[in-house]
Amino acid sequence: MGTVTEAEAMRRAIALAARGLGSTSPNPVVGCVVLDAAGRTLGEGWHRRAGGPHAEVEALRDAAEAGHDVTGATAVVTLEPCNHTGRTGPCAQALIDAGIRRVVYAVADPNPTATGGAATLEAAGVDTAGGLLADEAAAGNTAWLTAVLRHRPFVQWKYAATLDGRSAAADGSSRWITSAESRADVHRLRAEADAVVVGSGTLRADDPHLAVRGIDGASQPLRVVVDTHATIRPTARVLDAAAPTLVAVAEDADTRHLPGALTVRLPRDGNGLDIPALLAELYAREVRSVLLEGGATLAGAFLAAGVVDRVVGYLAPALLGAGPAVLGDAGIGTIARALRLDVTDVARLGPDLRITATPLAV
Ligand code: AOF
Ligand code: ZN
Repeated sequence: MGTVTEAEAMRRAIALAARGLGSTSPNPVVGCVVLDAAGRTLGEGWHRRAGGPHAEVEALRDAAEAGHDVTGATAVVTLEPCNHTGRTGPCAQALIDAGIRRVVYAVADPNPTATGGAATLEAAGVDTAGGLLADEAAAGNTAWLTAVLRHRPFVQWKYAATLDGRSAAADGSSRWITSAESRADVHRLRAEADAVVVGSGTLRADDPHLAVRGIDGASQPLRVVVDTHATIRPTARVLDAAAPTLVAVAEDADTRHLPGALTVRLPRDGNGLDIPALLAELYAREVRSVLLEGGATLAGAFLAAGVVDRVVGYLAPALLGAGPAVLGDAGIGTIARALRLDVTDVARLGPDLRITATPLAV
């Protein structure tokens, strides 16, 4: 058995944590590796699903199943071990009881109900160190950390456009602007999100289905339609049984043509819905990450509300010169107020470019 440094073990724990993406919400993704004094791996684990055992407990169980004694061992965890009895017992105590002598974690737990694990470990004489590869571990948990800190879901706006920023041609045709590779990548984004959100314009123009296809074992996100005036037709594809759907309408909308369980009434903001109220409603339904899929008007409203945390643009090397723009009015009237972004990733997907960026001012 080879040996690894604590940093290498943390990298491994971050990779293990990522296996939980899409199935742990509303909880974080967490990975854990248990090392002996020489740096040999005794056990490893990750949090697989909300309500299931935490990563630390999985790693201790893995070590026990392999017949390893973890007395005096080091636990390397991507998140500060929890200190509370929630759906499972406190991990700090489980590590103490198992005889772990040192705990290295990456990111402190900002969740007020779970925080305090490091102090509990230290009080029990366990050598505890936080901050190892914190940025990398935090990047793996961006959605959950954003949701805990802001009390609303993490919002990712995704769009597909030609190089000149158009989402359709002048006659309305839009199939398929981007490549099969890009479209498959969007299904991955959907599978990782708790909810997929579209506006009524997109619904009318495209009649999208919004379910995840082509990914084995993927969990289906909640499909959310922002439909202020309740114009959705009962035959819309998004209303089928492939995944749950929520239709958000204005308080005064006429919804007699819709099944009641499907709709939620929200306050208005001008001609649309109040976006922070929508996000609060989704947060209350345990949604921690939202993939906003359009259209232009709704994306503009989200940006104007300052609640877009990440932009993912799929750009096809094609030009249209006419046709609707991907983004509508976002309340920006002059160049000095342009929403500047920091590009965090550029990738090629078949013939297309995928640009990932974070708004600088949010
Ligand atoms: C996890 N998985 O591996 C760790 C977590 O809902 P509960 O009772 O399972 O507690 C969830 C909280 O526990 C979570 O928000 C986080 O603060 C902490 N640590 N949670 O789901 C894990 N280590
Ligand atoms: Zn825990």
